[in-house]
Amino acid sequence: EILLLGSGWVAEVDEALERAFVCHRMAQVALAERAAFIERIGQKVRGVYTTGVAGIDGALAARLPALEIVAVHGVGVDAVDFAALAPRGIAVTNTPDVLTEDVADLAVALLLAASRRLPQLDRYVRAGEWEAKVPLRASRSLRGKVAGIVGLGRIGRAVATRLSSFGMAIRYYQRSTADAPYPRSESLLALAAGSDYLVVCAPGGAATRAMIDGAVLEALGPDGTLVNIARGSLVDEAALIAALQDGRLGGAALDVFADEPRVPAALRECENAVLTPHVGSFTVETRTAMGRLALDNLLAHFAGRPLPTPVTGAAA
Ligand code: 8YV
Repeated sequence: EILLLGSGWVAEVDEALERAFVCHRMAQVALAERAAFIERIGQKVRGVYTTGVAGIDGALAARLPALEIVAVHGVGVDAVDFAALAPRGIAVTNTPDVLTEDVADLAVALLLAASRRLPQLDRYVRAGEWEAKVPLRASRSLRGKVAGIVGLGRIGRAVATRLSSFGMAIRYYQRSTADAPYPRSESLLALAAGSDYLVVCAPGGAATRAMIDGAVLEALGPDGTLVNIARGSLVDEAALIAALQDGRLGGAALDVFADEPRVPAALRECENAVLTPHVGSFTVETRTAMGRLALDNLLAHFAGRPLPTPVTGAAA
């Protein structure tokens, strides 16, 4: 029996899960009834199928004594409590690679939307301001600008390749030096100070929490733009809102937030922010590939085969 946390899997994968397992769906249970639900089914749950954002916490894991595997439908495993799972030998899998290109595409789409002010221009046309000849300010071109990539992993590299083709100069920052044809800045602050666009591609978790703080945003500056397709936890959201409000930061294009799906009203009111609802991997093709891979991991585990994409606590 498996427990599904979250919802919105593609039908094909949902049906395959139903065929292979007895499926318990947390999303179908009212909040107030979830504790009793877990009490009722907890003893029998041997697998968890969950999203990158939901993950699994130690409290829930403790109530699933027969748990053997957590299959994450996503690449990020920052919401998985490895400290609770590892001593029990519970396997964790994720869905790397299959989502890289689409997430990188969204990063570029957000960067372009912010630089060319697409949402503002769309609103301008819809509001009849074009016809009314309301003055419009020109946007900024990308050519010759510097994109600073925070975290040059699979997604960071795919973003860098795309932005290079726009004639942008690429720099990056992460703790270790990457084998890549781009200069590494000596610190995040130095990267922000030297970049026109700071694109956050690093994993979430304790090591990166709030690393994009007020000082980094200030260094990025009034002509700078923050793009985040990684995790909201990497950004000090209060500092970001303050910087956007008083013009110390030029703009932000965000797909991820500190407390999803809640986006602070103050951020929603920022004219210089482009906001999307965590949709980096949300294409038919990628969600199908992610669903199949997460399913394949569960099937492999219960058939005693090697896991296609296991994650070790150390890598997380
Ligand atoms: C999804 C993600 O939001 O891959 C990740 O880490 O955040 C996303 O792809 C989610 O996991 C979909 O279920």
